[in-house]
Amino acid sequence: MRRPFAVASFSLAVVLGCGTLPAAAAAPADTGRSATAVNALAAPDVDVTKVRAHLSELSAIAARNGGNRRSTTQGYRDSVAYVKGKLQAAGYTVTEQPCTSGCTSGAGPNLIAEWPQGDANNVYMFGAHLDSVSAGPGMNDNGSGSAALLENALALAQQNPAMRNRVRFAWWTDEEQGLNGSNFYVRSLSSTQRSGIRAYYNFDMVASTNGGYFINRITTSAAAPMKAYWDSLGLQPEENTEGAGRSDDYPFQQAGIPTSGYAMGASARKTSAQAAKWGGTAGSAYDPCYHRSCDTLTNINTTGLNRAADGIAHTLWQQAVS
Ligand code: DTR
Ligand code: ZN
Ligand code: ZN
Repeated sequence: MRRPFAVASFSLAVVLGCGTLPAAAAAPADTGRSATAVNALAAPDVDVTKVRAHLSELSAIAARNGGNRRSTTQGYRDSVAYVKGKLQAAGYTVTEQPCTSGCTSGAGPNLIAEWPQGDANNVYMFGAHLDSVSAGPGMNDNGSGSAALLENALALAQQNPAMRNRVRFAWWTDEEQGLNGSNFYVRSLSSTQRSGIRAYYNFDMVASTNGGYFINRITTSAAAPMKAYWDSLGLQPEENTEGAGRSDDYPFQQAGIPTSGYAMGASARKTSAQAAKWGGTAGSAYDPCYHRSCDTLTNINTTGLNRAADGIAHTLWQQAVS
């Protein structure tokens, strides 16, 4: 909910040179800065109640489609239609990419949405798998990442800041059957398109009820803004060892594209050291409903979900906003 990062300050001349002034332009009186100093646009505080509303829609979609959103089902296709409709209403041009090789027979498409501003040769991608396993509705895995990403895309459109670089969002099909949608996407890119992707950020299980704060490839420069945000909350994030090679960042990594992302953990058990610093139950799984029918709306850690959603916004703004 709160924004730990101080709003950056620039001289009025610099800001005027850049174009539109932000809405809240007055500098706080206690900064000691010049009276002409103004606030530059900072990342928005992404509203977790809106993220939860997207999750509720995905839950309802599963409920009317046999209880799951597996890639080959109407529940998956309805999930795609929901995300696509929200993005189109916000002004995105959205592409459904059919997965024509390597996917499970009958799997629905990937969904790709690009914000049409900023340098198209410097692309920052943010992705989450939208399919669930057949056992349940997949709220933490991976309604959580999908909904956090969707609300970030809508917040970007709503704020409409001047863009330095290009932002592309992806919701992947058929992750649960072998990372197939993201693998197809990466293999469909030309070498020029691949090298234009400066980083890919993945969000898979970002609201585990007994979770931890994990970052993929935490020491890399791609991870720096993700880590800086969680560090600013005092969360002491750790490397996502459990998830290494097990989600949609892997095909990007294999193609030589820098990757990172957030996760709160799956079936591995929380250590006593982790319980000491993060709370929760040592010796229990990060997500006790991993790949089970109980991965419902009650299996969502709203605090973790909020911290992930806000950290995505921070990273997106750092990497791509002017
Ligand atoms: N890709 C996940 C599998 C997974 C296993 N461990 C982790 C840890 C963090 C994130 C994801 C995972 C799945 O979709 O099942
Ligand atoms: Zn997953
Ligand atoms: Zn899974």
